[in-house]
Amino acid sequence: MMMNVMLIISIMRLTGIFAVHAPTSKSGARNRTIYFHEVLLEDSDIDHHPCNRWCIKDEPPMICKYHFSLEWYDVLSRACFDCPHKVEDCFRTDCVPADGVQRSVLVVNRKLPGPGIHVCHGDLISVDLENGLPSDSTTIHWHGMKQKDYPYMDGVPLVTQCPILPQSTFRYQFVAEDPGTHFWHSHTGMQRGDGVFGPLIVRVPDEENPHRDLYDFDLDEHVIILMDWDHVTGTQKFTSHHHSDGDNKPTNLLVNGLGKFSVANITDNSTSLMPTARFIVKKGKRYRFRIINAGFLNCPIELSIDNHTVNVISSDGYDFKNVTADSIVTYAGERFDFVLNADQPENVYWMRFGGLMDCDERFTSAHQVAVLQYESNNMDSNAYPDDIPTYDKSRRKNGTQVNPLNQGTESKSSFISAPQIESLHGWDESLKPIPDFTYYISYDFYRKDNPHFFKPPFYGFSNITKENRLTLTPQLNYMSLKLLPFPMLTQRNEIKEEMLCNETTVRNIDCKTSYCECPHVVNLELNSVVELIIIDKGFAYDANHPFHLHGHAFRVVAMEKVGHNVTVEKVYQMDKAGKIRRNLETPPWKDTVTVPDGGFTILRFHATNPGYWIFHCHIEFHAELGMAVVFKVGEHSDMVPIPRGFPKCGNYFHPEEEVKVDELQTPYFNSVGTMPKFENFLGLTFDTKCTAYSNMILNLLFYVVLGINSFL
Ligand SMILES: *[C@@H]1O[C@H](CO)[C@@H](O)[C@H](O)[C@H]1NC(C)=O
Ligand SMILES: *[C@@H]1O[C@H](CO)[C@@H](O)[C@H](O)[C@H]1NC(C)=O
Ligand SMILES: *[C@@H]1O[C@H](CO)[C@@H](O)[C@H](O)[C@H]1NC(C)=O
Ligand SMILES: *[C@@H]1O[C@H](CO)[C@@H](O)[C@H](O)[C@H]1NC(C)=O
Ligand SMILES: *[C@@H]1O[C@H](CO)[C@@H](O)[C@H](O)[C@H]1NC(C)=O
Ligand SMILES: *[C@@H]1O[C@H](CO)[C@@H](O)[C@H](O)[C@H]1NC(C)=O
Ligand SMILES: *[C@@H]1O[C@H](CO)[C@@H](O)[C@H](O)[C@H]1NC(C)=O
Ligand SMILES: *[C@@H]1O[C@H](CO)[C@@H](O)[C@H](O)[C@H]1NC(C)=O
Ligand SMILES: *[C@@H]1O[C@H](CO)[C@@H](O)[C@H](O)[C@H]1NC(C)=O
Ligand SMILES: [Cu+2]
Repeated sequence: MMMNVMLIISIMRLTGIFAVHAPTSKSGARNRTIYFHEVLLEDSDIDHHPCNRWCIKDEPPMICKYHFSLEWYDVLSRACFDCPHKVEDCFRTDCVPADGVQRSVLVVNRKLPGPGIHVCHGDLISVDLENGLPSDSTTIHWHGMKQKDYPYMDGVPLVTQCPILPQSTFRYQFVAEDPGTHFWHSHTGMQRGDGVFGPLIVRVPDEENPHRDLYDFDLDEHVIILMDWDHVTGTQKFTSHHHSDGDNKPTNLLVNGLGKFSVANITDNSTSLMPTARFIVKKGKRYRFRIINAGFLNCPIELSIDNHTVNVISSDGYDFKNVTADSIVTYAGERFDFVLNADQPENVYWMRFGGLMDCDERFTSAHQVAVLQYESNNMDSNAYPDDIPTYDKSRRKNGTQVNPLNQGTESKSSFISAPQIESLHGWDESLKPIPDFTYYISYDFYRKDNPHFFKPPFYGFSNITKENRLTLTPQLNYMSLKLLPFPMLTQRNEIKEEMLCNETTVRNIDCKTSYCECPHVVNLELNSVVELIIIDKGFAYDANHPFHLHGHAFRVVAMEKVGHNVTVEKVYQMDKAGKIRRNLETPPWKDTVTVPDGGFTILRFHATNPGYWIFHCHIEFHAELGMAVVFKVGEHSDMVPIPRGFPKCGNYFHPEEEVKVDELQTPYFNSVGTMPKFENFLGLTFDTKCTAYSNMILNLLFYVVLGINSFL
């Protein structure tokens, strides 16, 4: 008996992904034989997961189980044998070829990207995440799942759950209620950038699919998951950028974990090339492709396919009226689905991926290709197009482009920005003329003494003379999010109002010139219609931030580039003067959206999902610096009861120290530079340099609040 148990456990650890097929089993009393059998079945090919099936209307939903084992691993490990010299070795079990440059990676089940989950709308997804890291915690966010009724499964550490400790297993279990192209990724530290991400596709029966007639095939192998990639770990990149002179520019891109990257050999001038992703089609057929941008840094990716247009039909799981385009730009966290009509001569074509912003020609010219291959008898299955792919060719100079960089509805050219897309979903409450609550979120990169990186008078911001050693701090409304030491949602009974902050609570502090970080929580009334006016002020260098909302999707009702040096007041005055056009008829639904640099994006959502939900920049470095805010939707009594036995965490202080902590009035607020003396909750004392208090700032804060009121 003991032997059997041991055996099962060891096989579970070895396998990639496994399933228990439990079609509406009444008792759930599945016996171990079946369990064991299915484990073996799933060993080699995740596509054989029984949940990955054709979705049929009125068929009962399935329980879809997976085991995710997270560990540190290596590109080109011994599992790769002679990859890339022998190309087929690159596709061996557990070989992570990436772009052929050796580095440490974090992987789930030794796959990069991690295992894809493909289910039907309404299935129950159950993932046992086993943290096999020696020293780091983890969590997984199911990007695109609104987790209505399952707020505890959102995967945000210290917001919806405690970090999962090494050697622990946490079971994520929720119903796949949001159809479409989504993905899962670690929401902890830099783990997504190191490899912890994978597709999450929720399909619907034909009857519920308005675009069914536009294509013939919707194949798993036509999922395109994109990643900006580096040759060092995310943490190394982060520390060297923020403490030293390291850059934050991605070196390469990966398409489905693969990247051509030629490593020149100076001895014989030869180059080794890694295989690229390859997408097979048959002439005369139409295929649904699903792009997922799992990006890590500031590297929007432009996709185009030689000699083909793309028929774009859906984004972030929401269908819209199809748009024919030459290229699509995606930002970290976004998904776009398109139909490709294989109507060209049977041949191989480049699918080109060009990196923008920090990946563009000013920096790394990061670009990548994949092969679109027409199936044909007389073609080598490893054939590549003749043309040498260069960065320049990965950028379409003309033609129609969906979701362009730093341009909104003001653009007169053939650019189609989000608010110009026509949703196929009908009117809903969020589009009523006057929202219940308007909230301005403005940001920029600020030149301030962020105490995480600068320490006056030794190496304060003003002491640094080399520009490449000055890192600016991105903040939302001059505040950085610092979470409480316990999750807001699951330990909500421990929250005291004075632990939290927002514009009102910090109005006596000059957060504009000093550095403020605190648990920034904005209260939203349950069932209210919220309008978010997100403003990229654009004073600092040209940047671009994609924002992602948890717990809700939103309508993108406006997006505009205004110019450089945009202030909240300017946008407010524009709006008051009727100069902002909102699409309140058919704006698209999304859950991740870009904001033009020096411009704004306006979102609407109906706050129907009670809980604590984070809203953040999806660029990992920025999220890590606290470029985020938490929305508290509804009262604690409105929130789903806490699951029995849910893990807890928090500070511990020996009794004598506890007294000291209680003496502090605002234990979770850090402000550097404004108050005569300030102790944070760990008892550290910061030096101060500025005691003058600025009326201007106070006015701005009041101004924002007044702005809100005038919309009510
Ligand atoms: C275990 O499952 C097999 C296959 O479905 C079935 O034949 C057998 O009766 C089951 N045994 C028990 C003890 O339930
Ligand atoms: C470079 O080429 C030389 C000569 O062909 C070979 O001996 C050497 O192993 C190559 N180096 C690498 C890193 O492939
Ligand atoms: C390699 O290329 C460089 C520059 O083209 C050339 O100068 C050199 O002679 C070449 N070396 C060999 C071994 O071919
Ligand atoms: C792709 O289009 C170009 C010009 O539009 C043409 O020269 C080329 O032959 C086409 N490629 C194939 C494989 O048909
Ligand atoms: C929508 O798709 C259909 C079928 O492919 C196509 O004929 C039509 O031109 C597309 N509409 C737009 C606006 O691109
Ligand atoms: C669009 O770009 C292609 C190559 O990128 C070029 O062949 C074509 O002439 C351009 N069309 C226009 C109208 O500029
Ligand atoms: C840093 O700048 C401050 C203010 O200008 C100055 O007082 C201090 O001496 C400088 N520190 C160093 C190490 O240069
Ligand atoms: C700001 O915080 C105060 C105190 O916690 C709270 O009463 C107020 O509702 C908050 N304002 C917003 C917009 O959340
Ligand atoms: C915008 O701000 C930057 C930096 O503060 C400044 O250099 C520039 O002159 C300003 N431009 C305008 C049009 O005000
Ligand atoms: Cu950002």
